[in-house]
Amino acid sequence: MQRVGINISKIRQDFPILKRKVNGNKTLVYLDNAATTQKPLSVINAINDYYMNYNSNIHRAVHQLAEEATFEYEKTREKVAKFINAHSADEIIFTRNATEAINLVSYSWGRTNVNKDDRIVITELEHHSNIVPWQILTQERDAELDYIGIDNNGYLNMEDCNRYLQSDKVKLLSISHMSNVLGTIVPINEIIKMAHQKGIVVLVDGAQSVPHMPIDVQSMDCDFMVFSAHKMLGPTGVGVLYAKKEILNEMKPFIGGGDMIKEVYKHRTIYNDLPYKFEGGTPNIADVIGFGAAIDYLKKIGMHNVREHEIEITSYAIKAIADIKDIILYGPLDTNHRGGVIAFNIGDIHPHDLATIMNDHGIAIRSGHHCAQVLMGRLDIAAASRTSFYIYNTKEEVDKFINALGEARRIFRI
Ligand code: 7TS
Repeated sequence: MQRVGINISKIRQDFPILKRKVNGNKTLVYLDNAATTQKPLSVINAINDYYMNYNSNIHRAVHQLAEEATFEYEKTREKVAKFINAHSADEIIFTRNATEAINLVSYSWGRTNVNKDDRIVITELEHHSNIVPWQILTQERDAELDYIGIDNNGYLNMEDCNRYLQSDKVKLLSISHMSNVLGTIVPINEIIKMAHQKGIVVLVDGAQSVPHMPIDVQSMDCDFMVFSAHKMLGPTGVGVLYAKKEILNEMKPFIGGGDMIKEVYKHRTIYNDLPYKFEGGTPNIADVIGFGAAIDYLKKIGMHNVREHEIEITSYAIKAIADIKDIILYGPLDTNHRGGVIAFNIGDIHPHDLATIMNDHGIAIRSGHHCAQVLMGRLDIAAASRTSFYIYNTKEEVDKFINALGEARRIFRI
């Protein structure tokens, strides 16, 4: 079916939902992977197994179930650390999602390090999750928020980047590795080097990159990285904050309560060691364990293969879409610089109408502002349609999508 080193038909067998019929007898074509991905049986079974066989709280009791649950939960931490090549597992903090991980940094690191007239730099590509926490922080601290712009092809404006990162006032650069709308993959290594020359701390929003390409946080040298399990075959309700240990050691806790303490007295507390200092309260044990199975699954496929497959399917789709009359494609056309996300508009068809027609054909795409209204403003549009791919998508599914686009044009007579 596909040229690359993965067997897509075999992979598809592992995802029960892909056999589903929607709208009567239409086989589901799931092209909304940037929002969330489907889950293989191994992930579903891992969660099931926990609840069926060793459901227990962790880090507390000495009974066997508690030991088994703690072991499996901590094993996922090790897997995540290896997956992104962190120096050690205690640099991995589990949160609810990427959004919470960014908020953890803004509340804990931000409120210690950002003061009046300091600057935080983000970009016009960001998801709301990487905008709003910094607005809250800079407004509270009377600090400034600057945006690196993009050019008309969806690439980051490197002159802006250079200019904004020259100021001694800049405390943090918080930047998406890959845009969830344009698919743009930014030259992250170069940008981090530029920021570090000025002593600027860098947070990388890896929500769209970690699921789709090999990531090495040590060679990237980012200070923080965040991502969500549900966008990489894992369950919802689990996110990751990676941070360099020396930075985490200096940070104050975010959520106070059980598990994040060593000793509590009437008027003071000695906090727990890393990473527990940042995981107050009972965590999402079952889903962290499910996330471990997702990482196993992705490792078995190989992240180079994931990326290669997405380049192939995205190139195929871009070529086919670009031939359609009245279509506007957003973002870079060169798949070396973009991931498997394609946002577009066609004639004056409203994206929600288009998504509804797609749904009639059993095809799930997303329409709207994609939680990126600053970017929508820059593109001078209110909304766009978006297809996004993952390891189980095929060229045949792209063909179905292209046919449905033709149908939409006929319905709207454009
Ligand atoms: N950052 C980026 C780049 C994202 O694409 C998203 C979610 C987030 C952060 C937030 O992730 P969460 O798991 O905390 O919600 N992006 C999308 C999307 O493109 N469609 O739905 C969610």
